[in-house]
Amino acid sequence: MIETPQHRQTGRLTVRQITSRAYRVPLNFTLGTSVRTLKVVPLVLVDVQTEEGPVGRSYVFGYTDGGARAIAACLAEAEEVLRGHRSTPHGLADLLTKRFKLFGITGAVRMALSAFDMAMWDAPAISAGLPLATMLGSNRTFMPAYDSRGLGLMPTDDLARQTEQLLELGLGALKLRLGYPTLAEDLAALKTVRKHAPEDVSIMVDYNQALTTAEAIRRGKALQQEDILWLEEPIRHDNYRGNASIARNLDLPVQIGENFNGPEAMADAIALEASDHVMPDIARIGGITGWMQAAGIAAGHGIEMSSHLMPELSVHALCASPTAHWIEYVDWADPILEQPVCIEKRGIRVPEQPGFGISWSEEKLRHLEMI
Ligand code: SMN
Ligand code: MG
Repeated sequence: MIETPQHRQTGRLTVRQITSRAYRVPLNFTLGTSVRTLKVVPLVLVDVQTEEGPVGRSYVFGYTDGGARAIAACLAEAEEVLRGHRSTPHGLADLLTKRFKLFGITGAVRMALSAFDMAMWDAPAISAGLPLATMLGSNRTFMPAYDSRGLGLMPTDDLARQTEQLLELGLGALKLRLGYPTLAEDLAALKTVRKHAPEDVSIMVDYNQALTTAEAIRRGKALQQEDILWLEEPIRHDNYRGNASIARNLDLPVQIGENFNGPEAMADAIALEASDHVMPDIARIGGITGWMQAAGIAAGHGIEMSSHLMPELSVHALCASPTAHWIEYVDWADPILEQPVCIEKRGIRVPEQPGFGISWSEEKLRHLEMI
């Protein structure tokens, strides 16, 4: 009989230490949304050292410096709760849920728990020598990606220039941010990008919750005359009845999901027919554990599922999702990683290394400002 370390047979690992570090990472493309302009993004890097040997890693986008600090504080508390516990991601999630339930598992708490969960899936996949996508049962090696690095709110001349710049990477779709003061400006922006992109490159538009329901229906009726793939977050993300009314009134798929807090929120949204497609954020849906539950819900309803940011992590989960649609590509983590995400033709290739296939470049990190 072949000798196998016990943790490989049981999948259980013992938490020794949870380390988190937050950095301000400058963006290659300034991203102007209807609510905020991002030039620098806070990323929280997480390492979970296990007693058995493998180190699980993940990172999350902290949105603001304070958000990143709050995530780090929750992770420090998670370490106090979990140090010495030997279990699986589900077992450890149960312990953390008990600790944080009264406070509320949302926002920074949810992101910290998701980051920990992802690291606790990375570690056993590393130990098994399998890419995480493979360990999750995926047979895919590639995911079609859209370029979300740029096309923020900006003058049309700049949009034209940036469209051409983004197209050099060769992805199959581009996401344009809308929510200008007037519909005429939204249409001008869309027409500019459409004019400068080849016909076989699709465009999706994202309002970042800027509109009211009535205004979303009014603008949507004009946008649906144009050739676009989806209308993202037209109104407040958790107004599911409003989103459902928009979806019913338009011949254009509504896309929401980056703000779903856990798979339960997605189930509620789908029950109210709030969206034609869904795009959870792996750090808000509950890491790999929450994502796989969400993927089952989407599959059960036959709803296409895409991802939000963090492509290096999302690619594994999305590959294992039956109704996988598009992966959102951004290059934000390039300045922290040894090996940036691998772009191939019109999408992202799943790395062959075990786990997520991510490791920190300490050399690159030296050049970044810590939070
Ligand atoms: C988005 C969300 C958060 C930060 C930047 C951009 C946007 C997206 O909604 O879908 O990428
Ligand atoms: Mg969005």
